[in-house]
Amino acid sequence: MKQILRGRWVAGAVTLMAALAVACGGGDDSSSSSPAATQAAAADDNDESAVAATLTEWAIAVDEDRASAGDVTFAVTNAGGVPHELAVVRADGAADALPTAAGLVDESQMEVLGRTSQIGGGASEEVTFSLTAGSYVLICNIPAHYDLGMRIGFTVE
Ligand SMILES: [Cu+2]
Repeated sequence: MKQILRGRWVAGAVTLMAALAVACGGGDDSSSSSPAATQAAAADDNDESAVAATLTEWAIAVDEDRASAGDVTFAVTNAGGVPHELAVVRADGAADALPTAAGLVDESQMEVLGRTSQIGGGASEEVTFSLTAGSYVLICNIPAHYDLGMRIGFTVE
């Protein structure tokens, strides 16, 4: 009796392990195919040159930090509690190294490609700018906001 029970247990364990192996194999297959799917989705986004930007206190986040040259549409959401804007300026070098004066980025020293209006907390605005290949910085140039951290590099290629 004891031997029979042990035999069943072993058979059950082997069956369980086989099932786990199949499950793991399936998992490997799906994980190896998902990066390709993700890349395809990213490529589609680049072709459309659509960028989702989120403004908060005190940061700018984007779902894509680069786009193809041409018309680039920014869907900007202010997820913060005070008004913010998104301005696109052309600048080489680090995003936090723009020249400033009196708490503002000195826009007279750079090319400003465009900006949203001041967007209230919880509101959104969509803007499209024509951008040539190069290095840009997305900033919120409301007094002190840039220095507080509202800037992020953006590349057009
Ligand atoms: Cu701001």
